[in-house]
Amino acid sequence: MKLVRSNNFHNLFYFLIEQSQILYSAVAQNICTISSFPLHLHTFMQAIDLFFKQLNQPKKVIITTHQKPDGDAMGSSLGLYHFLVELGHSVQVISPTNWANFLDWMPGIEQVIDYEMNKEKCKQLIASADVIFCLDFNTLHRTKNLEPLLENATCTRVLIDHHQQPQTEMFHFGVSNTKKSSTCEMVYDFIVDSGHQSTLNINMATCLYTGLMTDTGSFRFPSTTASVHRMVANLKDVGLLHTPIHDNIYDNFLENRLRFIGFVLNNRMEVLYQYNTAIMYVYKNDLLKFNIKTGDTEGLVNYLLTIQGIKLAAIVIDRDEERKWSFRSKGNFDVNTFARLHFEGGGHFNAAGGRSDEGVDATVQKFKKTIQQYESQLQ
Ligand SMILES: [Mn+2]
Repeated sequence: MKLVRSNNFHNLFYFLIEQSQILYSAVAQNICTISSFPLHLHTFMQAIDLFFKQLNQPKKVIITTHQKPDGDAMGSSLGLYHFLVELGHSVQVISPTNWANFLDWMPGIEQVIDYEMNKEKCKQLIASADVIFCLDFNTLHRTKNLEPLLENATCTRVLIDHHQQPQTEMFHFGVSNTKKSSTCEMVYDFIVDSGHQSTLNINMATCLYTGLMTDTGSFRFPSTTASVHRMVANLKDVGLLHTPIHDNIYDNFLENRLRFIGFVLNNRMEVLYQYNTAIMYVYKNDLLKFNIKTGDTEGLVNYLLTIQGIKLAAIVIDRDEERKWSFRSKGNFDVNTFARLHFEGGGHFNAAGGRSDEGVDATVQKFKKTIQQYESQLQ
């Protein structure tokens, strides 16, 4: 949080914003209840329940999500899309960038606009929108080049997200809950809590199941609560066919991806047993050699966690403009904090991303040096 030093009024203003952020993340993590804070502090993001009545009037709605949307980002966006269309709203999903091919089977994906390919159209749509839903991200910079448009939008902004440390001052209404398995689960809650459970149909079910499945590692992560399984049961009741979704997401790659994985496991992996850590690094040339596209490297980091005893897994990939890190952990090692402190990133306790402007070898060296201070936490 930047403090503006020019005058005391600004300092007070930013202090209040900061207090409200602390308050909301505390509420989100069930550390405290909102009633224990003075009322004037929560003038920023109002609880999402207060937004429900706005669903009763037809509105022009934009739904957006983070750049390079994954299963949860696209699943929650399209799940909400089908719901709002069902209620009679005029709805447009805008993705800040392109997305992985393995999402292209999803119902409704044909109407999603890629901002980078349709900048003017997106500008007009945002300028005339009544409401923008922001799903599966909580700081506007996660939308890359879409950020200034969202920041300057004069309409109502609504947040639905489960990442740590939300930028709550940017949203009028919202829900931020790091305990939730996925944004898809939160969109499902939104549908049910707003009293519209009877509108659930197979398209909503298909989209919402997708993110639920991908963000829980197919229902194995600790975030897979009883409510998650109850949600799946309710989706089954409206006709969900889950097997084709698993096939479409996980068994839908080309030969080159499997050969690439074989190559990097063999040649680009190091196991640092002293730190119960495994690391993988992928050079630009590796991506080119195997013709690797957006989405082909998704899930690669999880292979590292299959090694007995590994508590921290890290992969860095040489992208055009930066080196992109993914961190995964098992148990008590907090990769959200680790990524925030050392690699300009963040995310969840056991799964986070980061970045670096350095080359692959330099940033790998930095990683190896950095984990030395975490040796005891990694035992
Ligand atoms: Mn998510």
